[in-house]
Amino acid sequence: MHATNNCPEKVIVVGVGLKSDPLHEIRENLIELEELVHSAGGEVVGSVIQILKKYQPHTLIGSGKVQELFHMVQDSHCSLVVIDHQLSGSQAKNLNEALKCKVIDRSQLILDIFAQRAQTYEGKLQVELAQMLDQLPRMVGGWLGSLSRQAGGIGTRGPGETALERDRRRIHERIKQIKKKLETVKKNRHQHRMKRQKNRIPSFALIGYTNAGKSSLLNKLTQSHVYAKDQLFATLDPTTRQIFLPEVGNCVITDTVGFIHKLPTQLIEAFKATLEESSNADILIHVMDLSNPHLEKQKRVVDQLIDELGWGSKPLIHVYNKVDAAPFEKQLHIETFPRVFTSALTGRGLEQLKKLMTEEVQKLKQDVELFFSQEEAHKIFELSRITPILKKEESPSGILCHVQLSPTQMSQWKKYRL
Ligand SMILES: Nc1nc2c(ncn2[C@@H]2O[C@H](COP(=O)(O)OP(=O)(O)OP(=O)(O)O)[C@@H](O)[C@H]2O)c(=O)[nH]1
Ligand SMILES: [Mg+2]
Repeated sequence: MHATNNCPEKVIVVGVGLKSDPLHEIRENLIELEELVHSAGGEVVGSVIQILKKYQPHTLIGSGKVQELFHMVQDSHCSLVVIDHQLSGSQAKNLNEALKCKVIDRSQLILDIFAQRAQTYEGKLQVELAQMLDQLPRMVGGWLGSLSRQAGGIGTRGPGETALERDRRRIHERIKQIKKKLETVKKNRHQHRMKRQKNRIPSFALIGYTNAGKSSLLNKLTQSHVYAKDQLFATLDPTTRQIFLPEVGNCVITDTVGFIHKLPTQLIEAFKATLEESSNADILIHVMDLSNPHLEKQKRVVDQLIDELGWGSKPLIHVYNKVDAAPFEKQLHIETFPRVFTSALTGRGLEQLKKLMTEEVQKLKQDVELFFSQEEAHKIFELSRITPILKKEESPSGILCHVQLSPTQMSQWKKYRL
């Protein structure tokens, strides 16, 4: 999305749902879509909702609504319509032709914001990958449509199937290239992480819904100046900072990209390298915005992603942030543990958060016994480099080592566990 002559791009947003969908959810999602448009640098000049019996294959929405939208586009001089529903390639094309204006869906809007925010080499590669992955199925739709173009006739001409095939191949090749480049970035990051693991530095990851205050908390906790702003997806690239916790010493804490309802799957796929920073953290800190009226829904979205990403077994601290902006009664309704109420703005609750973080680190280490056969005895040297060997028992079949390991180390050494 881009502004012309410093004027924000004018946008109409369209909420779509079926009669069976709860109307308040369609409304909430549409309000969030408006915020996304704002974050992308656009100005919402119109907002409509259509409830359907069933989705229309050609244009998703009904023909009456298409007409109504056409007039709205003309009257408001808007240049973009965003539909709060996944559009197939041909639906986008048909709507684009009917409305005489650019038409995109929620995923494409989020990808646009990510494209604007990407700063680092890795971030840019990941966004490009996500866009390619997003484009591919839409092209398949267009390409399949082009088969019928072989019938010929006015209005049926377009790029031939060979041109589209060529484009598809080019995209596939580029995807391969990007994935290779990302692999290299990942390896470098892996080395950093191995160094941290070797030095046994406990790690935390701040995760949560976009705009909950993760970056602000990181700044306050570590006296940093990471970009934090009242916009969705202010953060894209992960930032890791050191934090000193009395009793346990130095730890690291990572701030990363926020989550949102209907986060495009291609983004999750493309941002695997970024999300890996959180995957490898020992402890997760789920930051929520207590002042947000949709707190419960936002928590559900994040909880679901935690499960989907396979982080469900990690220790989790719940942080209810922005207490300064929420009525006190809201705190009384929270039944989640362990939890803490904070304000990154006033600094309230941060000492308590650090205390919780310390407690979780102390809980991390577990006593384990690892058994190495004589052939694998050389591995004990490697083990001794990451943790002290508390006791060694030798037998003709092998050596039993008593050690204390964090969950991450435990998964790395699980094949030697008794
Ligand atoms: N009132 C109040 N505002 C806060 C608090 N914490 C953060 N904010 C504001 O909330 C907005 C979002 O903060 P960020 O720290 O950028 O949020 P984030 O979770 O990093 O967001 P993304 O990077 O977009 O996912 C900013 O305008 C902050 O100033 C708080 O405790 N109280
Ligand atoms: Mg942030």
